[in-house]
Amino acid sequence: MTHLKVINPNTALAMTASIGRCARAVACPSTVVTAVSPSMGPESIESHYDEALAVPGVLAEIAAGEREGVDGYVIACFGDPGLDAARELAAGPVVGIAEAAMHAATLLGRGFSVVTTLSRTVGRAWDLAHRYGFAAACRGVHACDIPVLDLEDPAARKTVTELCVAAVERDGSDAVVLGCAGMADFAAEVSEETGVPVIDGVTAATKLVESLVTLGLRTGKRGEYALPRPKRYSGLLRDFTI
Ligand code: 5HY
Repeated sequence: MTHLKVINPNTALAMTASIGRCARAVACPSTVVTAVSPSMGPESIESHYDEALAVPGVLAEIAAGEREGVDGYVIACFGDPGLDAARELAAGPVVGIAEAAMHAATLLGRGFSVVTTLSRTVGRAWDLAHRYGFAAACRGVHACDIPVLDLEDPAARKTVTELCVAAVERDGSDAVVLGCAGMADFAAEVSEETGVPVIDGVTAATKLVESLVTLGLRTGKRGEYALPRPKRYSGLLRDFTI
C-alpha cells in the first residue's frame, strides 16, 4: 500500500475535496490518497504575498505526513509554493503540479501553452518554466482573469475552454497545461474542444509521485535537500523548530 498526501496550500475545503477526487480517480487501487488543506493560510493563492503565506501551512502538513509515514507528496497549487523546503523536510518524493504538468506536456509535443487564472500570476508561471528548464517549450502563458475561487462557476469552464482553443491557435502549441488546481476536472472537456492533450497538474503529479514511490525512488539527501540543520524559530513560527 502506498500512501500519498495531496496538499492544497489554500484553505478552500471545497477545492481540496475536488482535488482529492481527481487524484483518487487516477491513483492505483493500492494507493491511498489523503487530500488536505493546512489549518492556516490564504483561502486562495493569487499573488506572491498569498504564496509566501501559504508556505508555513504546506510545511506543517509535510511534517505531519512524516509522522504519519506518508510515502510521497503533491503540492497542489500551480505556483508550487514551498517545493524546495518541502523536499528538505520529506524523506519521500515531493512534486508540484506546475512541475509535473510541464514535464508531461514536453513528453507529448514540442511546445505547450499554459492557461492560468489572474494576469498577475503569468510572471510566476514563466519563472517556473525557466526554473524547470521548459522555457523553450513553453510557447505562451495566458490568463483567463477569473479568480481561483470563481472557477467553480460553470461559466468559468466555458471561458477557460475558449481561451485554451485560442491559445493553441495563437501559439501553435501541441498541448495545453492548466494553470490552477481549481481546473483539475476541466481537462477532458478542454481536450475535446482544443483537439490537443490537456494536462492537469493534480493528476499528472499524483501519477508521477506514485511512480517514483513504486520505483523506490526518494529525494536525494546528500546535499541541497538534506534535512535542515536544527535551530530555533521564534514567534508565530516557534512550532517549526526542527
Ligand atoms: C492554484 N492558486 O493552483 C493557484 C492558481 C494560481 O489557490 N491554487 C491557488 O492562480 O496561481
